[in-house]
Amino acid sequence: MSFFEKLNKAAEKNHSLLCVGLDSDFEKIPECLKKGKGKEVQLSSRQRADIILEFNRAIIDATKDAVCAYKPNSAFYEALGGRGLEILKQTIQYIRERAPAIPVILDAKRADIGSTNASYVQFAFSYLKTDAITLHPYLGREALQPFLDQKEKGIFVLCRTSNPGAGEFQDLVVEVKTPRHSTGQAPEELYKVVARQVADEWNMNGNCGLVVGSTYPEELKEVRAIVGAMPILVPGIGTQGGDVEKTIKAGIIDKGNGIIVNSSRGIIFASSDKDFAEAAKTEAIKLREEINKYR
Ligand code: OMP
Repeated sequence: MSFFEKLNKAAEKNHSLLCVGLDSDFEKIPECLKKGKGKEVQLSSRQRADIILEFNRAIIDATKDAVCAYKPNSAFYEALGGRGLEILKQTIQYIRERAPAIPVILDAKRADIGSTNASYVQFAFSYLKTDAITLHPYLGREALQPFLDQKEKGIFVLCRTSNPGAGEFQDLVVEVKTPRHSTGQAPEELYKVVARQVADEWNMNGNCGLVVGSTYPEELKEVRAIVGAMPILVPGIGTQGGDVEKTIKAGIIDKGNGIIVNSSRGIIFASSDKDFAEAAKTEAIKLREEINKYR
């Protein structure tokens, strides 16, 4: 089954467009999980990683019936070195065991020259066994081909990111000219060029999606108009202040899906107390219902 088939099934089963981001920053892990394991300053990377794994398992158990996907962000695991990578793999394995219907998007924002990408492909899909990955488009299609060739995997390309400074490059108005001819497209912002290229040129295997931040609903609407029904991953709800109603109305397609709405800190760190897993579940259900209200 392809990533997008799996995603749609999970969304239907849990009646949810919510993706929970496993941005498991050790500093924010509830104290109750750290107690009895030594003074925080003295904890080794290995001990920190083990605590994060315990946290992730509790979050997964609590939220698995309210989500359509999980999105671990590689940075928080890489920060812990070798054991960090192991617990990233174990977290994905745990999702397979406890919630096999829920796909996993590795948020790694990778991309390099083609030969190097072949190794990133191995890391993401053979070692970690993730279902999808986030990439940036800067090196172009030719370089990203090793990812695009993964027919059964989801390839999410950054288009208009959620951060305040996203426009520095992404809003530059550009005219596309290949070495031999102009495409005939009027000059437009770079993020629209990315959306158009991915939809028209890169998506030959039907495995591409885009990333557009919920903090920019107007841009999300414009991207939706360019790419038709292509799936869009929308982070920025919750801590970054994205508006749920505006996001859903701008990004949804006729069938009431087509977007994957991510929230990380707003869900997984809903409480810093012993009830952290229960609080994450409550927040996940609340956000799922709010999203569904506008579908
Ligand atoms: P919260 O702000 O805690 O919900 O986390 C958002 C997550 O989405 C983080 O892992 C970010 O790296 C990721 N993200 C963005 O916040 N903005 C983007 O434009 C793109 C991403 C992403 O690719 O997921």
